[in-house]
Amino acid sequence: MRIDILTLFPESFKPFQESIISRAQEKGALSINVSNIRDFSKDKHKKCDDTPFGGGAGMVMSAQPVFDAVKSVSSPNSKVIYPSPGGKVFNASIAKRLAQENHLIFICGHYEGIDQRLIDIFNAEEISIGDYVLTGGEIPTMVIVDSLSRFVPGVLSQDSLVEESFSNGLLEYPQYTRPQVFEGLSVPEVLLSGNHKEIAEFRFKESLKKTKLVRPDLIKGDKFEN
Ligand code: 4GY
Repeated sequence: MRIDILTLFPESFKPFQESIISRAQEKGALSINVSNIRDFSKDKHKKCDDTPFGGGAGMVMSAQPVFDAVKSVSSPNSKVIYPSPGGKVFNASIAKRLAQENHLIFICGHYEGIDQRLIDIFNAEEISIGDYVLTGGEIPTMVIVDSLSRFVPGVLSQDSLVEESFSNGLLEYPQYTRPQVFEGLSVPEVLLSGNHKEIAEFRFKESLKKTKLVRPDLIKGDKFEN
């Protein structure tokens, strides 16, 4: 999969270009490219924003630089994503769907957002990472790319995917490692038993208990309800 990220702050992706994402890129499963929207401004001062028609606070990102930036990277099979609090709320099923695409283009907004005609022209999918407002689209883009990359074949070992939170729609069961007793707290006996059936049952019960307690919304109308 190819991912293009269009931003006024390309340096903010420097730490992101490391760890799991860079390993995935070395393996050839993923190619992430960051472009500076300012490089595409035709304004003599490289200006990329302007005041909103209709008035109001703040500035709006101008259509021209973003339009030319998208055009410079677009391919016949690219899909444009605009992270924004005005989008549908991101989850694992959206991550899996996006991981099936050949080419994703992320537009990182700033100020009061981008000119609406960009969203209309490129049929951009607006995605929110939650009900709060950040100062720009860079962090949401990193969140969405990191999350979807785990579903791109060749990024993670396949068995690390299967037993995680949300793969069965429930929260993850508790994990323990050595030592067996820490600060007087012992690891649950069943995990030391070697009885794989009992371990699986224990873990499922713990997942269900935790989900009912902290995220009952995940169970409503589900096969696990009652
Ligand atoms: N929440 N989910 C979010 C956000 C910042 C103005 C557009 C969010 O996705 N994005 O808060 N983004 C805004 C700031 C321009 C992006």
